[in-house]
Amino acid sequence: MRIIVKEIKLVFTGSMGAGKTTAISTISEIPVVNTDVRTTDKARLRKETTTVALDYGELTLDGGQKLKLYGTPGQQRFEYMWPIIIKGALGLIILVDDAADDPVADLAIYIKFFKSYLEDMPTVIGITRTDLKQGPGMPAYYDYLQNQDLQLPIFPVDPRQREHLIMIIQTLAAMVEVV
Ligand SMILES: Nc1nc2c(ncn2[C@@H]2O[C@H](COP(=O)(O)OP(=O)(O)OP(=O)(O)O)[C@@H](O)[C@H]2O)c(=O)[nH]1
Ligand SMILES: [Mg+2]
Repeated sequence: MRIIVKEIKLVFTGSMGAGKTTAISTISEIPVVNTDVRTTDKARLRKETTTVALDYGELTLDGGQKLKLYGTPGQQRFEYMWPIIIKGALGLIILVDDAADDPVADLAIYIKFFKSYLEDMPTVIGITRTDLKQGPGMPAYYDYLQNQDLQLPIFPVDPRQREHLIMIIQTLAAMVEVV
């Protein structure tokens, strides 16, 4: 028997302001369901809005397969949403803001939280906002993953660029075939 999966759920997670909402808005073919609100004064130093529940968008691939794209809130005070959103996902994309104060520590938060999923769920890491300031550099992220005994694909990515996101999705798809 051949099982054809028509709808595939992918989840974008990662640090506040890394570009999860931006990524889904860039590639979604439907108007994005968005739960962004104005940030509080302290957070507004970083950006105007933040996701409080989830983002949702859709993308149909050339083969007709529909991707359901979910984004988590980045802020840890909303982490109760993360296990709810990840349920049933076939792939995970962790975005990390390279221009943040300590982006490797940010990556560690998400790796630790989703650790139990990483074995079975194709996961790719995207390092964003690399054009804004001199970040820790890609080797710092590789070193962290190596110390965790994890071999996950990791790319610099600009979530405003459709082709960058398609490359990430293709990488996830290739990992599914291997499993
Ligand atoms: N210059 C530059 N700007 C970027 C890049 N990636 C994202 N941005 C900008 O950074 C901001 C990211 O904001 P969001 O997409 O709301 O981030 P988010 O991850 O959804 O944030 P939360 O929902 O608060 O966790 C947007 O203004 C993007 O245009 C990048 O690679 N370079
Ligand atoms: Mg968001």
